[in-house]
Amino acid sequence: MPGSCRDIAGSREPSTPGKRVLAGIEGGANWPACLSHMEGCLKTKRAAVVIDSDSSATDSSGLPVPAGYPSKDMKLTVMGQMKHSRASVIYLAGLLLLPNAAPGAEAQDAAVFPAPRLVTAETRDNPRALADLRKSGKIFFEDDFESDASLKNYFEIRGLREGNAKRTNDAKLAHTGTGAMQLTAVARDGKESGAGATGWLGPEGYDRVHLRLYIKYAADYDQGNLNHTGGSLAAVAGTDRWAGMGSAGIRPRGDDRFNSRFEPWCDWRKLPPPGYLFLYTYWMEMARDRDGHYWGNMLGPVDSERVVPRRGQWHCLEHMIKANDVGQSNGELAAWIDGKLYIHYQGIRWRSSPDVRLKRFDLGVYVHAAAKNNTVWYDDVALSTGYIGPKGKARD
Ligand SMILES: [Ca+2]
Repeated sequence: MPGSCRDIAGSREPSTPGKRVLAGIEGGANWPACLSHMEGCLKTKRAAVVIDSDSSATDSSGLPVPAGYPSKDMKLTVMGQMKHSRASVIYLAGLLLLPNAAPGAEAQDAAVFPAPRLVTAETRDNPRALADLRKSGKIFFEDDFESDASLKNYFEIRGLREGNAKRTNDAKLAHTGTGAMQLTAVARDGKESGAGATGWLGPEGYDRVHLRLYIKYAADYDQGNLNHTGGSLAAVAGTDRWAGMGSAGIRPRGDDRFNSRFEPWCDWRKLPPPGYLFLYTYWMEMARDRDGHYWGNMLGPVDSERVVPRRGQWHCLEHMIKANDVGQSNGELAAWIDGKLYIHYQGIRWRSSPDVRLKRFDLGVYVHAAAKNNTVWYDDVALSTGYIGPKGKARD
């Protein structure tokens, strides 16, 4: 995004306890450009973003709300004012419904669908199933971050200008070679904070993709409670590489999108940071949250097999999504840690249209209430149509 804009969808809305921003951006001095940009990105979406009307924010910044916002074809629902302490930053939060928009999460029905089947143990015991899951494919993307050309692999790098996202060139910080991607969610007085890099896999997309990456959480990484930090795969319909962004809390329709991020959760600090790894997942048959929204469902292992990554060490994480055949619930989701099968789900109806294919991936750090700097490093990222496995190890 231009300027210092960031997508804050899904973040806590501080003045309304228990609520999160359904869609929104946070903008800096160039926020009129941010708004215009977000509007352009979101034209294809049923629910879109933006704008505030937070008079206290405009007062403190001295910037007026640009003419035309909100425009006549937008319906603005202000989610609540977001307090701020720094005059140079404006917080914008709101839900904007475009004309002909589908209802938001509240208006969607709360149908209960069959839950995906956790089959990890069965798969481990079934050589044929295991071999199928670990069948190698065609690697179509690799990034070892050894030169600045790496930065061109991503159509959006959040935090690049501010230095919160950068390619480091120091063997001590890299998994291999001297280069790695360093992402920092900087301290922001308990407000949301993040950085990340997003790549586009092309307009054709794929029906099965494995994302393998190495990640190291800083030795002092401590997100507090909520974070979304890890690699994600996203499927969207069409050719808009921004499609589906800003849709936190909304259940996909089936003909639009689905996605899953392999990330940690500390279970309200019952576990040491960053918490155990699971798959934070959105799809058309996801379950509704108790608060009425459709937050990503937590598809994890059985409780006894939860793995908390050790901070200050590199871990090889891989996860894969296999789309279903339209009309069938035969989609799959799987994850490996350091080459060991960790999670395998079957029976997922990801989509209702064959146009929804895996077209995007993301490497990120995102902390909902950033009380301190939290840094992660990524290295040796690869994408394939089949199992990849740890670097340098023989594939099955
Ligand atoms: Ca490297």
